[in-house]
Amino acid sequence: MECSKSLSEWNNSQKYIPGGVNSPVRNFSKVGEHPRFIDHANGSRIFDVDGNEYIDYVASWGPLVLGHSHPKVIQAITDVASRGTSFGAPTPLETELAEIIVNAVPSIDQVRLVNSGTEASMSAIRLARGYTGRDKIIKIDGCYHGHVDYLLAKAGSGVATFGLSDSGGVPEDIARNTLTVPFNNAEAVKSTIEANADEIACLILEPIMGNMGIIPPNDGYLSELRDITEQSGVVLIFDEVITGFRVAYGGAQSYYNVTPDMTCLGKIIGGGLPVGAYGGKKEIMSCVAPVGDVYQAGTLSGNPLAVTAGITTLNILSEPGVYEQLETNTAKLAAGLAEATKKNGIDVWHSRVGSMLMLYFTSETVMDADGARTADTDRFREYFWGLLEKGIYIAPSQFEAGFVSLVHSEEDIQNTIEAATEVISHL
Ligand code: HOZ
Repeated sequence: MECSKSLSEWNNSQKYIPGGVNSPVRNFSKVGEHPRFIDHANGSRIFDVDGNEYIDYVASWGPLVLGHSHPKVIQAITDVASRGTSFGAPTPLETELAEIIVNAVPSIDQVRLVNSGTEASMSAIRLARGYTGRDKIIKIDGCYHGHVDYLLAKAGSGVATFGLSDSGGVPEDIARNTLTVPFNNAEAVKSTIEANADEIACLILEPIMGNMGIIPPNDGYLSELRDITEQSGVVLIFDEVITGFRVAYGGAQSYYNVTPDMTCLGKIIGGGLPVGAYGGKKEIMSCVAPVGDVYQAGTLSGNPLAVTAGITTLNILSEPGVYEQLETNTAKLAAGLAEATKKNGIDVWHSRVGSMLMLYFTSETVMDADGARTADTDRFREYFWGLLEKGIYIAPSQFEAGFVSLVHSEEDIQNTIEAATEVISHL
């Protein structure tokens, strides 16, 4: 496959940008080469600067549930841009998006818009600390909540891909207040809260882990967490930056019917433009300035372009049949991959919730980050390159998620299964 233009772009970008990329996991070094530089994308397809065409399962790491360049989203952004791109003053559009979110997500009475998932989780935790007057927090090993100092302990995504235990540049004093426990282990949460009586402000987790591949919660795990946190006055925060409007319109909390105190959102609610949000019970949200004393602000927060892309996307997602279509297509893809690995006697753990899926090259059961870490990343690397050569674009890491979007056609899914079957037969 011709990739000389991507290579030359990469050589150039490394002169000016660390690693040649603006987010570490985009760099292909962990799969052993250079990234493909993208020229444009449309529907289910992404095209690189050398003219290669791929069926895309990265979907900008989750937001593009409608596919690339959806005509209604592009039209809406174009129209709104002609009236100004940012005012630093409230607009009716912000209220419209907030109302859609409040009506869709069970835990959210009020919501504040920010610019990224990182901002959302950072602000949600500050608020939980302000509300409870407590400093310590509990996070889950392998859950990723953005690049906030105290949330980089045992984080997933790029931190896991590059094999870092934690990030440099985080003072011990700051990390000291973050306690980490394994996923799918409610007992560990309970004992940590007991050992730190009246000191824990919140428990934050991805209800479905989506930055260590895909790891669903075991039956009853989330409701046990709900009970434990309720009894101890610990604020339960679901980070639904990936799962919000992805696994169901109301996110993982409506999929599993467990309502946290607060929720972080991002990705899909911006329809491919930078948006994040945090929201929750009115009693907690009333502590945010200017109503309360917990400060949080942002010049571009709620800007009309991003908000319009979000509103348009969420309106399309509210149409009947959308999540059924995602489920059917992704189930078909997962079944095809499972058949291919079984036929070839390859040890794998298949994981899927709705339109999110991952295949781990391991003989172990993957129920937590340690399970995911048993995956054979060399074998993943071969799988990745085999697929890329055949025009299938998946994330360049065993520890990221695959996303099916509404524009993946039956033919796309069939072509992907055929390509993967061929690649798997040579592993
Ligand atoms: N944190 C993202 C994956 N879970 C990566 C974002 C990006 O590289 O664009």
